[in-house]
Amino acid sequence: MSDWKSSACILCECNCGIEVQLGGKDDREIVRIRGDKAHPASRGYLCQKASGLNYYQNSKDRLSSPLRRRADGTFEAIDWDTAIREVSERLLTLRDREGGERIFYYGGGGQGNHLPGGYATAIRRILGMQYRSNALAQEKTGEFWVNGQMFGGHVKGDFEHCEVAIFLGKNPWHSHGVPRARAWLRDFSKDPARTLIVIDPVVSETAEFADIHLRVKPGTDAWLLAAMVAMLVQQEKYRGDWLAQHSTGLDKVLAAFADIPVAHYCEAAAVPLSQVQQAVDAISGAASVAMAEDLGVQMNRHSTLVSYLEKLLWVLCGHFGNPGGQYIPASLQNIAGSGRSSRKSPVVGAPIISGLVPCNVIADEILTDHPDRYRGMVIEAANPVHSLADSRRFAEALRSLDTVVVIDVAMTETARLADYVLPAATQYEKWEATFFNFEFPDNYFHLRKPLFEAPGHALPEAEIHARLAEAMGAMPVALCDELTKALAEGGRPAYRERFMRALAEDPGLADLAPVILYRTLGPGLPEGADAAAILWPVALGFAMREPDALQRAGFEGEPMERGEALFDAMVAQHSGVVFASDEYDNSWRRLGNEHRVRLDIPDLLEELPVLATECAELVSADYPFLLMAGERRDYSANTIYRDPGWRRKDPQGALRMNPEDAGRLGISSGDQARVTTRVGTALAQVAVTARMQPGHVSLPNGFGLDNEDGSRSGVAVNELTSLDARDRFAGTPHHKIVPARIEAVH
Ligand SMILES: Nc1nc2c(c(=O)[nH]1)N[C@H]1C(S)=C(S)[C@@H](COP(=O)(O)OP(=O)(O)OC[C@H]3O[C@@H](n4cnc5c(=O)[nH]c(N)nc54)[C@H](O)[C@@H]3O)O[C@H]1N2
Ligand SMILES: Nc1nc2c(c(=O)[nH]1)N[C@H]1C(S)=C(S)[C@@H](COP(=O)(O)OP(=O)(O)OC[C@H]3O[C@@H](n4cnc5c(=O)[nH]c(N)nc54)[C@H](O)[C@@H]3O)O[C@H]1N2
Ligand code: SF4
Ligand SMILES: [Mo]
Repeated sequence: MSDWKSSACILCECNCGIEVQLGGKDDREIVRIRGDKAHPASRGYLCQKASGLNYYQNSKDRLSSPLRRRADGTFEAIDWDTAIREVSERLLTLRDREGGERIFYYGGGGQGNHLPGGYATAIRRILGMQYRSNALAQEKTGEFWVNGQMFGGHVKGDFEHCEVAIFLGKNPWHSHGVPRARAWLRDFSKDPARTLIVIDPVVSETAEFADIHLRVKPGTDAWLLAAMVAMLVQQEKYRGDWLAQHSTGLDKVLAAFADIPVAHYCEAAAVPLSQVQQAVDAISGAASVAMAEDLGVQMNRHSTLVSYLEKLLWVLCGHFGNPGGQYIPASLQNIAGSGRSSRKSPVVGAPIISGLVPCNVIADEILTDHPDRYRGMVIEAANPVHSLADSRRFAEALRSLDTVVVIDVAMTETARLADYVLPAATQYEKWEATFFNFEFPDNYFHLRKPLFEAPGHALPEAEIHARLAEAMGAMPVALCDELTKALAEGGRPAYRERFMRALAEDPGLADLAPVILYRTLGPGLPEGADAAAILWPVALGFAMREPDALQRAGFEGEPMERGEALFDAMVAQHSGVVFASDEYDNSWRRLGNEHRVRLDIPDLLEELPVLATECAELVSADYPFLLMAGERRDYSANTIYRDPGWRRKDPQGALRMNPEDAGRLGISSGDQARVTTRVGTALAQVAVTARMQPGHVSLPNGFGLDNEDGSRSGVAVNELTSLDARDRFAGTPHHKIVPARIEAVH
């Protein structure tokens, strides 16, 4: 067995530090895993999911060669030169014939890998691809849009220091999203001076820790939160003095909530008025409140309106820019984008928020005779045939395209429909990192070193994109030679000077920067860290934007020198580097709108009266249940683990159901039931549990992957979800509230 080596878990945005020992044949397996105590954010913490990482590294579905589809639909192995040449030719031909904007880019990274999307920008620019998307456009874009307008940036809650913590449609016990979530929940709930509020229809593991659990009726959070904001307004519990100093638009908000019938809305949400009052008093009376919302509301009815109401709730009480409140983190690379939505998608005219086309319109923008329909797609590090609503229709859309290229480590449901499949090195065979860096006051970045050499057939995405750029004839060869020479002769200062000059002379070169840096700066980096080259402008840019936070983190000298030192530290460290040591006041500096919170979002204030007339009830005689399609559980990890063998519990991913419903339908735990929605039908094994409300059922996320022999473990939930059930503003799907029928199968 090898020595302990450090890396990180790639299964959720926390990216906890791990230490691993390698063993097995040729030391190609991860045989032991423990938490890395030296990792600044996770400090040795792991959840049980990390122990299965060898199922990812040595996946049964691992690709072993570039593949090309034959006319009969089967695949043949081809060598890399052929693959790169043919993919470049196909994409260039498609661009010349239909226009680059007809080629769509999907993905770019997941829970552990954000460098592929960075390198792919070069290819997108070379081809003139204008439209793209990824999973964020089926979860976070509504929140990004609200944050963009109210704060001009992405906002996070300071859970470490808050007096009151609120989770809205979020179950951190399983999903995390808060560092060391389980340890945090245990500690927080033991402290009598602190209050945990959970808003969830399910008695989730997180809700079991709550001091106040608002057990809302599924899909009625808009009514509940409107009532809570209205209580603040009508009982004058908002902080008028603070708001006068720090915000704009208060009058409009006060007017909009003055007449909301609080008791009536609490009833619509099925939460006792007295309990709602207790929560509102805790929020308005606390010194600090940290709040986080997640999929339970973001993939639900009125999701964008709910994001807005959620933010009004704490900001009206002044819980921003203070210890334990909300903050705007110092970001290396802003993955939330601007939240702006000035562009529209070409066929449906859906809002493009933070540069992302809503996932739910992509299939409709292909399966049409509209002249602007997409004709080709490049999909990288994502499995949209499994993860997007109405996956059968998405599969049909892929089949109808001229060219589909998939870059993945495994033969996925999506790869099976590609014309070309390009095998990537796994995240443990290359330099990799994420930009999920939201910590405060100290913020960390962790560039992971490879644990294994990549097998000959698999390449890091940086190399794949560089080869594609070269095959497309887009690489400025003479400039690359000069840059290489400058680096060899004058080191990084000379390289920097030459690079900046080239950009000044031809700003268009910025489009190609990722692959130019990879080919010229990369080879000079220590330990074969070529793929880290893209981080150099990221580090320098950060030093220019946030010189003080960087200096407090220990980086001295002129800002440019601080940036260079940060880049060196990123490459050299093993367990993460602190790049920002922040102060609470900085949130005010980063706030848009002249350093004031903008309280009024006209579109959403106009939407509010809809609640007065819309029926909070969603079920019908045909579909009397509400299905939560895609819950996070012990043994769910998106589709990163493809082998169902890692699941020690609940291998089929049970359909959870309340005892009353089960009794009425004559179903017991372990029985089969048929789940039918407007879109599809599936058989599931039932688990009866009082965690669920009557009328509410749940299936887990990430199950039902296709095995090679055609078998499956569990239900592929997106065969049950529909494309048209989506938010008016952000186009995000209503996966958590799918009207369904359940029947016993005996
Ligand atoms: N174990 C595990 N962890 C994961 C992942 C995984 O696949 N498995 N995936 C990661 C990813 S990509 C993400 S985005 C996060 C998501 O993390 P979460 O959003 O926390 O996960 P979910 O289980 O999808 O939904 C959260 C909660 O919403 C509640 N909910 C359902 N309907 C409603 C409703 O109408 N109102 C309210 N208020 N709540 C409702 C559910 O009961 C559930 O407790 O998890 C990450 N972590
Ligand atoms: N009904 C329903 N649908 C949902 C959800 C839900 O709650 N309900 N949740 C949604 C959410 S929040 C998310 S985030 C999405 C997730 O869905 P997707 O964004 O589609 O991503 P993952 O399932 O995480 O799959 C990641 C892919 O990346 C591949 N991969 C892993 N490592 C590498 C690598 O190093 N390089 C490359 N090129 N590929 C790699 C894996 O093999 C896998 O195919 O699902 C969404 N879909
Ligand atoms: S919380 Fe669990 S799944 Fe998330 S990164 Fe840490 S160990 Fe991995
Ligand atoms: Mo996600």
